[in-house]
Amino acid sequence: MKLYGYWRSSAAYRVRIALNLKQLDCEHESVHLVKDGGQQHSEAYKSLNPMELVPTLVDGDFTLNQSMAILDYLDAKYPQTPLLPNTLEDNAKAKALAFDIACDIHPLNNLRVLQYITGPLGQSDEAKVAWYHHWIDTGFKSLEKKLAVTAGTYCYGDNVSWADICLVPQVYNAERFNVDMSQYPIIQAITERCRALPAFHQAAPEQQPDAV
Ligand SMILES: N[C@@H](CCC(=O)N[C@@H](CS)C(=O)NCC(=O)O)C(=O)O
Repeated sequence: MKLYGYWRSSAAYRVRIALNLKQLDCEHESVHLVKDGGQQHSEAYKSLNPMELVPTLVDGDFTLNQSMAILDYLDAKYPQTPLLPNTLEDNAKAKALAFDIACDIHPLNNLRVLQYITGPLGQSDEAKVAWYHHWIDTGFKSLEKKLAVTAGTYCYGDNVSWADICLVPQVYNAERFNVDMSQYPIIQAITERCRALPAFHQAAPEQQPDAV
C-alpha cells in the first residue's frame, strides 16, 4: 500500500493513525501542499486524485481518496483492531462524532479555504485568523458538550474509534493556530491520552520524514 499525504495534513494524519493501529505496512509519498504552488495541483497528482487534496491511498490497482472512506476500507479489509464499536447504535454514534469533526469543523479551515480568504477575497491575515478561531470555537464548544456524555477514556467509551482518529489531528491543527485548548478540558484530556499511544505518537506530523 502507498499513502500520498503530507506531514501537516489532518486528513492524512487520520489515515496514518489507522494504519498504525492496525499495524499495516505502508509506503508514504509526500505531496507538498505549499511548494511549487502546491503539488496537489500537479498533473501527475490530479490524475490520481482529481479533487487535488490529500490523502490518496493506493492498494494494488485500487485507488481511494477521502480519509473517512479510507478508514472504512481499511476497517473492512483489515478487521484486526476495529476502529468502531460493533453495536448498531454505538457504531453510529461514534461515526457521528467523527463526522462532527471531519465534515463540520475541518473543511472550513482547510488550506484552500484560508488561501481564498486572504487571496481572492482580499482579507487580512487577522481576518483569516479570526475566521479560523471562530469556526474552531464553534465546533469544539459543541463537541465538548457531546463528549461530556459519550467519553470514557476516549471520545466514545473506552476504545479508540474514528472520533479520536479525527480529534487528535484537529487539535494539532488548532494548536498551530494558537487556540487555547484549556477552554476545552475534555477534548484536551482525551487528546493527551491518545497521544500517549504509540500508534498516535508515530503518526504525529513531527515524526514524518517530510516534516520540516
Ligand atoms: N474530506 C477530505 C479532505 C481532504 C483535505 O482537505 N486535505 C487537505 C489537507 S488536510 C488538502 O489536501 N489541502 C490542500 C488544499 O487545500 O489545497 C478527506 O477527508 O480526505
